[in-house]
Amino acid sequence: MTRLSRATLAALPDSVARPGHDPAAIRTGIVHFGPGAFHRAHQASYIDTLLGSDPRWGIAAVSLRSAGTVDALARQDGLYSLTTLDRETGIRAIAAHSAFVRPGEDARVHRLLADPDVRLLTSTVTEKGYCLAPDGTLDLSHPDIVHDLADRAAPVSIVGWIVAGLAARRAAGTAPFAVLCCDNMNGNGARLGAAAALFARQFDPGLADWIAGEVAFPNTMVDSITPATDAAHLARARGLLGVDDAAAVQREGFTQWVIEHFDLPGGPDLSGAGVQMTGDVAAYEKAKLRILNGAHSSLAYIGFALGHDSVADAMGDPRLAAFAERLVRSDIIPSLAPAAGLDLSAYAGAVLDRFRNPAIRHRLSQIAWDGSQKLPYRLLDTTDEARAAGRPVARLAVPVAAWMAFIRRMARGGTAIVDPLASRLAAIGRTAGDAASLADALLALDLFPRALVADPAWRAAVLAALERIEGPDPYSALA
Ligand code: CS2
Repeated sequence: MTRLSRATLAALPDSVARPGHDPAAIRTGIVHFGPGAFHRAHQASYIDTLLGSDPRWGIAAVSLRSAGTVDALARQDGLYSLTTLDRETGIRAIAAHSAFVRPGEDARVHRLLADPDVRLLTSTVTEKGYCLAPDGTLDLSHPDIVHDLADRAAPVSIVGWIVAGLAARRAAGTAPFAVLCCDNMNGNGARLGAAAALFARQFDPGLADWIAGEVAFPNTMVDSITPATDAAHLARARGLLGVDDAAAVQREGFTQWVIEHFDLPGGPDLSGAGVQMTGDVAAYEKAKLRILNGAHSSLAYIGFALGHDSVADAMGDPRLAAFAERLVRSDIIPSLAPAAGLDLSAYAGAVLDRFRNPAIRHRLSQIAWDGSQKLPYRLLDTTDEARAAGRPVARLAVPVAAWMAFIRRMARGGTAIVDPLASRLAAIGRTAGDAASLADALLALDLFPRALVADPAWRAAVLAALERIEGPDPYSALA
C-alpha cells in the first residue's frame, strides 16, 4: 500500500481534514527535541494551525535517542495523521515539520540552533530527560551531564544542547531562542532554565549570567491524553486514510496548552493558534499535575493490582472510581489554592469524565513506568503539604503503596522495569521480604521528601495499604 506523503495528500478521503497551508512552503522556526507521540499529537497540532497564517514556524524534529520516528516522518514528507477519539472520531493530516534530524547528526543540530530564523526551542523528552536531581536542580553527577561538560561540542542531553546552542548565539551576537519545556513537571520552564544556567556556570559564568538574564524559559502546562500508537491504531489510521501512515498518532479531542507570557519580538503568534498565554501558569500547572496526573498514576498502580488494563477499565470499576473521586476531592483539591478563572471542582469532574472516554484505550502500563520521576510532582508534594498542614495523609498513601507492590510484582515476574532507578528498584523488588522491608527499602530512596518519610502516621498508612494490596483482598486498601 502507498503511504501518506505530499504526493498522496490530495487523494485522501474527504473525511480527512487537510493542513491549511502548503506543506512544501514551510520554513524552519522551531527546533523540537523528542518528536514522540505526545509532541505530534499536541504541540505540533497547534503549530500546524499557526502555519496556516504564517509559514515561518515549521518544526525541525530532533531525536537524540532513536531514529524510528524521524525516519518515518521524513519518508512521509513530514505528514502524519492525528485521530481524535471521543463520541465521534475525527482525523486530520498534519504538516508541521520541516526537517528531520537523526541521532548523531550533530552538525545539523548545531546549525539549526545557531540559525537566527529559529526563535523557539521546544522539548518533550520526558521527566527523566532533563537529568534533574530529586530536589529539581541539575544533577551534575548524572552521566549524561558529566559527558556533556567534558565534550561540549557533542552533547547527549537536552541541557547540553540548549547551552551549546545559546553559547553559539551569544558568540555570534544572535538573539537567543526561547525555550518551552513541555513535560509534566512543576515549574518546568524555571527548572530547565536554572539547569541550563548551572550547566553553563561550570565553565563560563558570563554565559550563565546571560542565560539567566536574557533567555526566556516560560513555564507551560500541556494536556491531552495521548495513548501510545500501537498496531491497532496503525490499522485504524490505514482504514481512515486509505494509505499507510507509520507516524500516525491518536488522542482525545480535548487539548490544552497554557504558556506563561514571555517576550520574543518577532516570535510566533501562539495565541492565534489556540495556545492560552497567561501571567500565572503555576495554578494551571499544579492543578493539572496533581489532579489529572496524580489521579492517573493512582489509577495505574491501584488498577494494576486489581487486574485492570486501561484507564477506562479502571474507571469502570465502581469501587476504584469512587476511591479516585474521593482522593481527588477530599485530598488533592484541598492542597490547591483557589485560582482566578479555575474552578477546581468542575475541573476535577471534567478530568474524571475524560478518563472514562470509552473510545480511548490508554494502557495503565504506559502511565506506570518512570514512577520515581512522576510520584514527586504528582502525589508526594501533595502529601507532604497535607502532612505539614495537619490534613489526613492515609488515602494519599494508597497509590504510593500500590507503586511499591507494582515494583515488586514486575521485579519478581522478570519484567524489565522502565525507570531511571530501574536496577535499584529491581534489586529491592526481587529481594525484599515482608511488606515492611519492601516499604523501608523503597522509602530510603531520595525521591521521598525526608519530612514525609519521618512522619509515623504516613509510614504506617503506606505499610497498612501495602499489606492489604499484597494480601488476599486488595480492594480492602480502598476502604
Ligand atoms: C500520563 C500523562 O503517561 C502518563 O504518565 O499521566 O501522559 C497524561 O496522559 C498527560 O499528561 C495528559 O495530558
